[in-house]
Amino acid sequence: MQQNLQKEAREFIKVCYSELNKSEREIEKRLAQINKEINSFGYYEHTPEELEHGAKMAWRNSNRCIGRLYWDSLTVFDKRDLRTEESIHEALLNHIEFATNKGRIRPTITIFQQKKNNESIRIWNHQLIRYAGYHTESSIIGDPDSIAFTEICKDLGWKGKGTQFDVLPLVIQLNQKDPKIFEIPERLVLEVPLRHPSLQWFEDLNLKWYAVPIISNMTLEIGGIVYSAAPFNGWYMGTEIGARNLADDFRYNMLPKIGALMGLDICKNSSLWKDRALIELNEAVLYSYKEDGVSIVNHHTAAKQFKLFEEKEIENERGVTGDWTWLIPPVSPVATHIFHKSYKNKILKPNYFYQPLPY
Ligand code: HEM
Ligand code: NRG
Repeated sequence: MQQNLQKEAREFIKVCYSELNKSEREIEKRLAQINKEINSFGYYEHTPEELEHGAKMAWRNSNRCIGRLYWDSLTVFDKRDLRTEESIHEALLNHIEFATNKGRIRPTITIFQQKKNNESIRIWNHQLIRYAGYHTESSIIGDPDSIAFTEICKDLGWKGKGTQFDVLPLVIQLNQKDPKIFEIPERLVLEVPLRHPSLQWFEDLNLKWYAVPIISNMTLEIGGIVYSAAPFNGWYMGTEIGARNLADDFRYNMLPKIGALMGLDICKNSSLWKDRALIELNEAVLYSYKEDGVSIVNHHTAAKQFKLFEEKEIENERGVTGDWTWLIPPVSPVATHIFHKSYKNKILKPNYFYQPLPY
């Protein structure tokens, strides 16, 4: 156990410190200190500098992420000193407000105390901001992907309005105690009502989405240390909303409605009505976010940026790793360079990982 942690720490410190232009002497000194700490306590604490650079490396190593060009510009909030649900709640609200930045979204991560044998912090939400989903007798309202978590929130005493877009509360758990639940003040949740530059009826669909995707259920692993609560965000790529969240038939399933309103024959696959509806929905997403001054990237620009990332990584004598099945955008993948090449899906650390559901 401890030997493995020492090995993971050594591998991290060597790479991290050389990227930060530190000397061999500093590396040896720090490693000696870490080994001592591990021998006494069974774990070690990162310096703020190690934490910041480790979180950035973890983004850089996220094989499924097309947005990695900007890995070095991540803002890192070190909140390892917080020990109560209330103070963690406050830090999460700060994260939301800072990252949203009135629409000029800032890639941000807030890192809470590391996981230890008998201590752990979990945020039960999948993302800090996400819509509830309800299974009613006749139909599903809201986001079907949130149904199980919404049930949990109801069990904890939360009551949603029952609209298609109820923002879920934050659920925070400390050290296996009962979780605590907190509402997010409305003024902190920036949302974008969707409209289309030429199809006037589009706004009557009353669709909207939130501005900032803040993944809150993954671990951040740096040098053998696991941070079980480390919510992070960038901005959206348009297709995440327009081709998946609002389009998948197991999510908001809007394509049949949009296809019909476009006057297409939605009974005939060969009319390509789904493809045409997808394009209009995705155009509406990009147009609305842009017009409201909310950061978003289209999949062509994102792929171009990813190409630059690949070139920069090779320049810096690091190989590029990637998960092709996730990197290709869900709309017109063939129109990006990513489609036409392959990537080594090797998992490097630091990285972000899935963890078992806490409920
Ligand atoms: C996945 C884009 C920032 C880490 C993804 C995906 C997209 C994307 C399109 C695929 C999501 C899906 O299909 O569900 C972007 C863009 C960013 C950004 C445009 C703008 C700056 C970040 C940041 C981090 C990050 C700041 C971490 C610090 C990840 C990880 C995944 C991912 C870990 C995989 C998630 C999973 O397996 O469920 N990103 N990203 N990304 N991104 Fe990024
Ligand atoms: N597809 C999910 C979000 C996954 C992460 N995407 C990002 N991450 N853009 C959705 O809600 O649609 N990020 O950190 O920016």
